[in-house]
Amino acid sequence: MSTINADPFDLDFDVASSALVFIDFQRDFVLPGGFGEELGNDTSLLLKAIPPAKDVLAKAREVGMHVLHTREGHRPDLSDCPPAKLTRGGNTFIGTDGPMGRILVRGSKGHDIVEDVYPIDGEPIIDKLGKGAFYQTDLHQILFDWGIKTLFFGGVTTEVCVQTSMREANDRGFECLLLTDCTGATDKSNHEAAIKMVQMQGGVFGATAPSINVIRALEPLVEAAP
Ligand code: C5J
Repeated sequence: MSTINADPFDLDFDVASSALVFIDFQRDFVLPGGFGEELGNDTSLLLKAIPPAKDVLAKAREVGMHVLHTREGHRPDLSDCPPAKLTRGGNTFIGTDGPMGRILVRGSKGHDIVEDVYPIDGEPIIDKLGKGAFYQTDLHQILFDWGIKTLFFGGVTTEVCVQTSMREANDRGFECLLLTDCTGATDKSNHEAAIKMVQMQGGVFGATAPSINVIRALEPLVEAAP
């Protein structure tokens, strides 16, 4: 067992039954000119999550921790996109042409994950329709098959897909930790509020910690890695 110094409680975890889950580090959300920016988001707040996320990802790979990635997106004919979701956007909409292909459509460049945290062999990509990573996906089955008990979350955005996925995981009985600097929100106050919501009531959705605390907890496991 290892321990991460976290808020509002220190989190005990066993690396063999833990997984790092990166939510929607997709070009459409984080890169300038993508869907996220068109929606009015300051993409610099999202982009700054990538360097710490890259460091945690490298450490997780070094110690042999399970890693998964998600992408939000839809079929090219949009038959799997709820009509209500299609109308959301403001200036731009899912399925329309963006600078990186059709927005949030599977197979388009913008739908895929940025190079810095791109999945390698053995790291499943969960293609999801909604904000939560469990809704209509095989994520729970994969975690069950791997014997996972603890999930570390990073990705974008803190207050939408990351928090929705973390709430879903918490309801399913997983111990959850939010990596505060490996996630970014549409604005600073949303980011801070999302973190505060996780921590309230003694950690109603889990615990939070900066990536350095996780890296410190993983470091001693490097020698013992398979
Ligand atoms: C949003 C996400 N914000 N990945 N998606 O629509 O958070």
